[in-house]
Amino acid sequence: MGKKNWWKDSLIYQIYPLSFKDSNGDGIGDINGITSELDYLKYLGVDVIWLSPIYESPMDDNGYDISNYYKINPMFGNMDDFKKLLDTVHEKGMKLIMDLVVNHTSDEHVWFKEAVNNPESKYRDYYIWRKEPSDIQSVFSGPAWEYEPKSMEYYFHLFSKKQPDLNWENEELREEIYKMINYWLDLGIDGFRLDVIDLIGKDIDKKQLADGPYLEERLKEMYNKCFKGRDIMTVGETPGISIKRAQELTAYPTNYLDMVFQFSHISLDEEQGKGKWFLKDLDLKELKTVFENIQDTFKTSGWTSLFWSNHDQPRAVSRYGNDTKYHNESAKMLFTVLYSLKGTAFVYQGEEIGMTSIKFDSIDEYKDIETINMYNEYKKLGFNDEWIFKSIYKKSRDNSRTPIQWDNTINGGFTNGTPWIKVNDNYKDINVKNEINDSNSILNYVKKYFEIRKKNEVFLKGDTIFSDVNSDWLFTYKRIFNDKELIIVANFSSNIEKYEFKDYNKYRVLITNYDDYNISRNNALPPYFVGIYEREDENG
Ligand code: TEU
Ligand code: CA
Repeated sequence: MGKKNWWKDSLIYQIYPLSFKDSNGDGIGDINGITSELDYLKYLGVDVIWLSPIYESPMDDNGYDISNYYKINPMFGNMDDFKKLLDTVHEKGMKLIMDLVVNHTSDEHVWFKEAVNNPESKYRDYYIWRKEPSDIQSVFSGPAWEYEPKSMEYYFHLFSKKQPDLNWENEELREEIYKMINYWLDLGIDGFRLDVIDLIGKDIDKKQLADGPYLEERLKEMYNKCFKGRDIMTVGETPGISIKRAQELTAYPTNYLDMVFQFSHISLDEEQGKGKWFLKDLDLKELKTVFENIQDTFKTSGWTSLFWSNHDQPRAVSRYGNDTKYHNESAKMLFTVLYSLKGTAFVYQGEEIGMTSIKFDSIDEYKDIETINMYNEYKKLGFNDEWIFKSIYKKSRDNSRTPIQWDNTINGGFTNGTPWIKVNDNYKDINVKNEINDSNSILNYVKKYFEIRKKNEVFLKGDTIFSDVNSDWLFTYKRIFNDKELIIVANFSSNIEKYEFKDYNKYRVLITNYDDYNISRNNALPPYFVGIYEREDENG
């Protein structure tokens, strides 16, 4: 038995299998590719691996459209490959969690095919059908209702029309899902990331989608029938819920999930209410307010997750940092300010080497269904290419989906075939091999940072107290636990900024991205500076 709540101080690393490592030259990352790089993850200090979906799928939404929950997508390998991966992960002392996509299936799932071809069958009610569509829009452009000519009814799909939503009101469907969840848990995996799980309690006719009226009872049932009593972890993806609700769903007595992903800290570069494509510059004060709110809300109960990026979000360094002149400094700074907060650390593949967002010249090079649909929709609406590409460069999901840059050989060492999506040209400079060999690299900083984080329980348990909340460049807070006190000081700007550190000589540096830099001698912070300072024991 692992120690209780092992996931709290774990470093969890997200793998997007398509883009991690190709082992057989077909240009597509695969399971054996992952197995071959486990020592790298171990080197980095990873405790838990989260795999984005590897199940059978027509890949309309890169695997988030599942056609068989019990099968492995042949492009990624087979069940033996998966079992070998799982065993090897365990042998190396790590854990593995899978993605659970149960708000919808693929339209190529046998349930949906039966629902269409055989409307009298029990499978019809596994999905959501109406004679008249409502005005709900799909996340990926256009209406969320698709006409099915045979039955002359519409089915509901909040994502692509190849992702029909499951009808969670149907008990038999729910039992099928629980059976499947237990199948994977019995196989020995260590938990799940639950895709858009805040949608399964929806009331479609009342148009209550995220955090709907039945969410809690559904999560409770799933917990009781699948998770209870097992030494596993769950993290729910809940894009539509508030910080307060995130806390409630992870706190006794309604802690049906161990933690959730809540998105308020990464929606701050969009114009409120207009959706993700309408850009706005980050106002640092807003970011601090959000983090302060999160840390306060979770102060005594519930548990939160810490992440900058995932396969849906742009690269953090390109988004909130500086991916040119201060690439190294700002990437380290972003790591430090985020993961020094209280919560479980999630790192998305490639972030540890400071991979950057991508700028393709033509829409034909983009693969993401959301991006392609957006392009077509906004063209039709009359937006010009300049406006559209500006948004795509900033926010497209493909920004974080380009292949991992392993070394400076062709295709960044990701594949010796033709990659399914282009590799970022900067692989010659930014790659794993370079960074392993460079003591000043982002990678080695991240490794060292997490060693320090694990050794000091103040990171896990301490209270978080923000200061300088009104500054639009300075990011500072304290972590305090018993007689331990840390101060985190960061400069979010590309200028040298005046800063006075009180009682500087009472602190020692735990880690910084500017070695040998003395704040008090300079009374200033250089661009994207970050340092963590530990208060020295008065008597020591
Ligand atoms: O994403 C859910 C979701 O609503 C967003 O993160 C969404 O992808 C983004 O806001 C679009 O701008 C999850 C998965 O992470 C994503 O990859 C899937 O496409 C989606 O669910 C459907 O399964
Ligand atoms: Ca492959």
